[in-house]
Amino acid sequence: MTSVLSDPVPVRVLPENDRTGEIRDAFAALHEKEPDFYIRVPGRVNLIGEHIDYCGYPVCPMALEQDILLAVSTEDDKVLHLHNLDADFQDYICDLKRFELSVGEGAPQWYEYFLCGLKGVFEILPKDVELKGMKIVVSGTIPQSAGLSSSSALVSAAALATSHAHNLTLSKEKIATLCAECERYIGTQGGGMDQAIAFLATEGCAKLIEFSPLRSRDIALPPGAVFVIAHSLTHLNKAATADFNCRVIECRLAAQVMAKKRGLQWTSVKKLGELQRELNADLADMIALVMEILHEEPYSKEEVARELGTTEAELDATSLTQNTRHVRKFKLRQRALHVFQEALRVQKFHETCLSCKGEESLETLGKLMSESHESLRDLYECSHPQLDRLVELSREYTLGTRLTGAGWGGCAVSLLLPDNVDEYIVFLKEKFYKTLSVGDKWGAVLFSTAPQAGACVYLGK
Ligand code: ADP
Ligand code: NG1
Ligand code: MG
Repeated sequence: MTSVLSDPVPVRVLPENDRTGEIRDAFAALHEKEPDFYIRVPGRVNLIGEHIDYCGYPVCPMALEQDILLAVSTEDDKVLHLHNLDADFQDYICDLKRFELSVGEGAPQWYEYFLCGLKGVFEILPKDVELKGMKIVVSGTIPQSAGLSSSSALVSAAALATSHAHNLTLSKEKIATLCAECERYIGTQGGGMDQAIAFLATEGCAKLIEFSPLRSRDIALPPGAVFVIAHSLTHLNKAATADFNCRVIECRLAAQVMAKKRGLQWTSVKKLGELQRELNADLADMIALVMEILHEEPYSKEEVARELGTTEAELDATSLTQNTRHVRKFKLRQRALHVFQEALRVQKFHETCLSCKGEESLETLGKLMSESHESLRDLYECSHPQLDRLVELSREYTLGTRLTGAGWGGCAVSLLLPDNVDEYIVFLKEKFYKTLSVGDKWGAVLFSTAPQAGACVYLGK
């Protein structure tokens, strides 16, 4: 079923559990009153379709149980007060009348992710709406900088809290698109998958997420499919380095060089998906075109500028981001090949789920996931030795394993038959985690997961 535009984020009664009790008590202890409302936004695991959302291609994620939970009160003082239950994150207070967001170099401060969401909503608030202050307590259970989208859950929770506090109701698609745009204030040029699944997820199914315009379709996974997430215990904050944006611009330059060779106006092509549309070609044609036009040797910046008939300074302005202007080498063929082949794998994954043929289908899905990892490791070069080790070790017990999220560390996701799950977990604990210190954190390191619902607003009783 394709989701209907204009469905707003649901408002529900706050469920009673340890976590909601803890955040309500913390809020009451700090502010001597009850919160007015709560916000929940889940993390996600991407099953297949990695590093292709920002090229305009569909992806297949599902929402996790792990989430960001906010307890919120609205205030007349126009002051934002953020408190995190994790003591590693210091309180943040600011006067919203003088609010500014300018993210510096290196890893952003945690509250800057919150301010991205706040800014996104402030930009669309009607002029006559009076700004509200907010007191907010944050509780997060999504492993951070590990490819499970903790950043977007925090940005999206901030946007949802700010819009709800100002009585602004947006459709799920509208707020997801807004959050994809405003998370870019942090410095990364993401494609919108994370914010889309955060709002559009439904319990019990994965989603095929398509872009421009944003829309989603349920994907019923074959019966017996179990997904297990294993953390490699390595991390990358995506906004702290140029790695992520470097891949985004390599794809953009590949699209522009191919556009120029095919006689198109290259400055108006920003994504590989746009190029495919302009050429009216299918994915197999695009793969053939990559092999015909782009060479294997990395392109120098000078060569890219020459191919496009422009100067390096102009290239900086038209195609590069602030943090990629220093990059001198671009692997255009390898990155474009990954994108088109991965887009094909997403199509096959979707078709296999649609025409489900029991265990045979599960094997096909697992194979596609393993191929995806190989491509991310070899063509896209965004894996990590510890992730590759996890993937290798997982072969014996799983139908397929791949890194999930942006990579350069973080988590792997595996597809398993139900009978193999317990043995796989025991095996990984022995072979991978024994020498690493996990302590009592197994719930955030090695766990099976099923598709959860998307974001919602909770009201206390
Ligand atoms: P991910 O793959 O998890 O999205 P990112 O590198 O994009 O990783 O973003 C991780 C950053 O998001 C963290 O370094 C932190 O600044 C912020 N963040 C995520 N979850 C929380 C949380 N529960 N509390 C505070 N900050 C958080
Ligand atoms: P993570 O790893 O969760 O930060 C990033 C991007 C996605 C997508 C994936 C790779 C953001 C907010 N997220 O996710 O849009 O491109 O990498 O498939 O930039
Ligand atoms: Mg992120």
